[in-house]
Amino acid sequence: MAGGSWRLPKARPNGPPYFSRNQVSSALHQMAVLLELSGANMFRTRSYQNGSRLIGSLSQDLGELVASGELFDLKGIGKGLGSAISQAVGEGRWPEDWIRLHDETPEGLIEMLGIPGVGPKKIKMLNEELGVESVADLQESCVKNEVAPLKGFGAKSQQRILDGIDLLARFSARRRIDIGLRYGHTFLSMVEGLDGIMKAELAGSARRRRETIGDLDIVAAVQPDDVEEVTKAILSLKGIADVKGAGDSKVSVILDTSIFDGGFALGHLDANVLDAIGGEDYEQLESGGTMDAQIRMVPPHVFAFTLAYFTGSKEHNIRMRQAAQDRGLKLNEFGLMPETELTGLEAAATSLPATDEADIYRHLGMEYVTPELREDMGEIEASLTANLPNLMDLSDIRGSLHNHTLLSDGEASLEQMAAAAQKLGWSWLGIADHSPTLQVAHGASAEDLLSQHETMQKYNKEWADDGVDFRLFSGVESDILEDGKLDHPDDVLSQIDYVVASVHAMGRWRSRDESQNTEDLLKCLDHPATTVLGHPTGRILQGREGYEIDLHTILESMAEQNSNGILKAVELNASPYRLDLDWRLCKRAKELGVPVVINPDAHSIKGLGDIDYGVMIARKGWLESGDVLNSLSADEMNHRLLG
Ligand code: DGT
Ligand code: CA
Ligand code: ZN
Repeated sequence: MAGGSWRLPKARPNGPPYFSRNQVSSALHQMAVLLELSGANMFRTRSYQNGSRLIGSLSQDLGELVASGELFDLKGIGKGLGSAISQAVGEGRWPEDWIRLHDETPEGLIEMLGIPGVGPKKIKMLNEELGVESVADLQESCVKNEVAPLKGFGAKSQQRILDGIDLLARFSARRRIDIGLRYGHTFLSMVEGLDGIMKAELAGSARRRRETIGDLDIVAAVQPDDVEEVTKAILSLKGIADVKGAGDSKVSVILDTSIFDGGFALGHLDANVLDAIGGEDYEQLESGGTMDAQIRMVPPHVFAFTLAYFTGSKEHNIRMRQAAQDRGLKLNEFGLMPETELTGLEAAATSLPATDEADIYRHLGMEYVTPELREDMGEIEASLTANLPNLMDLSDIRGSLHNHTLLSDGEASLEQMAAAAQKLGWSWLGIADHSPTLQVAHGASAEDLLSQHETMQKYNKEWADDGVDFRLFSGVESDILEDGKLDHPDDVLSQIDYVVASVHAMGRWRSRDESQNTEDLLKCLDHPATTVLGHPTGRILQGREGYEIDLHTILESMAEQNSNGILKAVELNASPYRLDLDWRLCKRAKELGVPVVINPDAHSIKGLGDIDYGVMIARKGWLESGDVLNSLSADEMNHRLLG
């Protein structure tokens, strides 16, 4: 992310105006920062900073202000800045001294700017006092405890820098599915709307619904004669922070959060997750983040082949090519054809026709494989033998078991959560607020838990009397304590409907080895009150690894209990920060006959919507509606929980 946003933007091909208001504003901001890094005087730095703010908040059209010369009338834009901006916007060239300053500032110093909480002033000081020239240098100095003694730093600040470096490394690589799809769908809909685009689709890991996404891949059908015009149009879309390359029917760009109307906000995060993912710094990193995207333009008759190729996965593609070879054919991004000397689009002229991807599979004697399954996890074999699963979808969801209210750390009341679930069309909602040991989440006392249970009974009776098909189930999210114990006495647990048992003391669990953790979880699952194993590994995607655990053994033990008629379900936590049980193991749970329950772990009304991500991952994990408890009716659920 640091690389993308720290170059001067490239001019649009079809100006003037050659740069947008946002681009000019961010170029000015960068100049202010670089000037500060270089030790320029404060007044000069400040004039760029003010200029950036002024341009960024303009209500008038910057192109017109430049063309008419009115730019110079704006208070705060001096003669120097005014000419620089006019030249850039009107002629497509940044001033020489701006370019020089960018070129002369060492890469490493710019890279350090990406560390949350580290600004130009600090970098300059670290550079002068310790000779620090890169993120790696800085990390080393912190580890050697050289930063803490510096004036204005201290031990706390040194630790914060170390944490920030760690965070930066994680975010520069991949993005979680919620963020990735947000960029992907926004950009795709802008591209789809352009003249000359006949159709366009998201490919790559985003289309396969991987839990994290490296970069976005878009495939578009465009007539060859239109490619040049379409390329220009793509490059003038908003939200493009930089262009990495354009030409040869491929455009590579870097998107930033200016692509989102109304800005970028993360919404409510529960304290546990926020802490694991970097606290306040995380929001700053995410809203200053970027995402790479590539668009490939191909003629319409080639579209299906190119879409299939760039959807991947690489492993799936390799198996597909083999399947083609087995039939004496050659499969690539241009077509499916007999072996030929020709290459590229010329070879494609000899391809079997495909109006969509299903045609490609059909030519190879295979059933259509939905993108989520294209991971070479058995889908090739299943497709060849017509044994692919009939995947569940969002319409199968009738309820979920793990959600919070004001009783612990939720933001909404029981009544608000119930109303929201009904609005989603659900027939039931399970509430599992935190147990007393988890003080950071205001774990509820036994007394409060039982009183909320009474309230739910009252509502359930009212709905039943009124003929409303809706029911609340009262559970608890019990912390798993030493020795796998639950957090309430048995006589309390026996009065409510179910227990979601989850590990929260991550420090302790992560400091122990796999066999100790597994043993404790097995003990906890043996407790008759335990119904659901909550977020089984405790991982936070891009935040922290889970604790070590042998989930195969856990799932096998749960399978045995289920085969004896005792319900033990494993949670697929639908929060995009967790997606835990991992999709690779969902398939294993299914094979073993362990029911999965997709839980949004909602801490607010909006949080219930995370169920979408859970369904995406459930599909990726081969789950059918019969494999998840969420598809049960309220009566069936009642029966499964209470007998
Ligand atoms: P990502 O971006 O790291 O989250 O993952 P993908 O799957 O989007 O991978 P990416 O962006 O490198 O490439 C998109 C697709 O293009 C990939 O899923 C399969 C196809 N592809 C790319 N390189 C190769 C390759 O060397 N061989 C084959 N068979 N397919 C490739
Ligand atoms: Ca990709
Ligand atoms: Zn929870």
